[in-house]
Amino acid sequence: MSKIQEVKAKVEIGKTKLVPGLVQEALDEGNAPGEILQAMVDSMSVVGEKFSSGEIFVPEMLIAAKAMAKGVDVLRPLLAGDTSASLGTCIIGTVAGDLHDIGKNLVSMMIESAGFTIVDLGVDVPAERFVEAIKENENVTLVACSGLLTTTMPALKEAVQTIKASGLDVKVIVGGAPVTPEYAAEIGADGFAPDAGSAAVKAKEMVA
Ligand code: B12
Repeated sequence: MSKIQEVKAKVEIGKTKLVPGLVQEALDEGNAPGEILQAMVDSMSVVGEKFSSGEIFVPEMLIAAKAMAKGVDVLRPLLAGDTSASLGTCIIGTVAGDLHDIGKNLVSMMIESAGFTIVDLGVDVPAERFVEAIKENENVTLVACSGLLTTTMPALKEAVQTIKASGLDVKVIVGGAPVTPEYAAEIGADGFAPDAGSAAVKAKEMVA
């Protein structure tokens, strides 16, 4: 089994202590950080499928997520890149009722590397909290809202509409597995991206 396959397999079964070392070994073997990250993202799809089919339950899903987070910690310095440019502050959070943060954290890392200062509000963020954070922080140019559950898509809509109704001059980007470009447009978001890499590109374009 290649090191990358080993990383994927161990993330799937939530081997939190083993994953960081395996990620390092995969890097030492010359694998690209992006490729290792993709293997871990693929693990999460497998975990999701196993959860859907009743093969595993929430605790297993949670430890797999923790293992992935540990692996991402090893990759972070390699993926984050240049943070010298300043495109202003980006407020980021996962919307109310939603506790998923792996995707949000990757988006945060890539947007930071595109040249934004990040203020991360965490998960389960009420709509009004996004507005407060825009007011509390200097030079906020972008708000990024993540939603992973079909049941929290209305919360995503509420977040966007509350930010827009505040009249504050910021752009709003949304994303997360159930979000489509059509839904993003329908709820009044200024932008959408399907993954962390394109989120960084889109974020730059949006504030240019
Ligand atoms: C790990 C996980 C959990 C963990 C989360 C831990 C954590 N710290 O995040 C735990 C165990 C807590 C969890 C709980 C639940 N989960 Co869950 N979970 C997952 C799982 C397996 C992986 C998610 C993940 O991290 N993916 C990897 C990341 C990298 O991908 P991503 O999040 O999609 O993010 C990328 C893009 O979407 C995008 N993106 C994300 N955010 C943003 C934001 C912006 C601005 C932009 C531009 C882009 C963007 O870029 C990211 C990076 O490329 C998914 C399965 C799956 N296939 O997604 C289920 C899944 C999302 N969960 C699901 C469910 C049902 C639940 C629970 C309701 C289960 C339960 N019965 O309790 C609870 C809900 C808890 C809550 N209130 O949030 C369902 C959702 C079904 C649906 N249609 O809504 C899924 C799809 C599993 C399934 N197949 O059924 N879960």
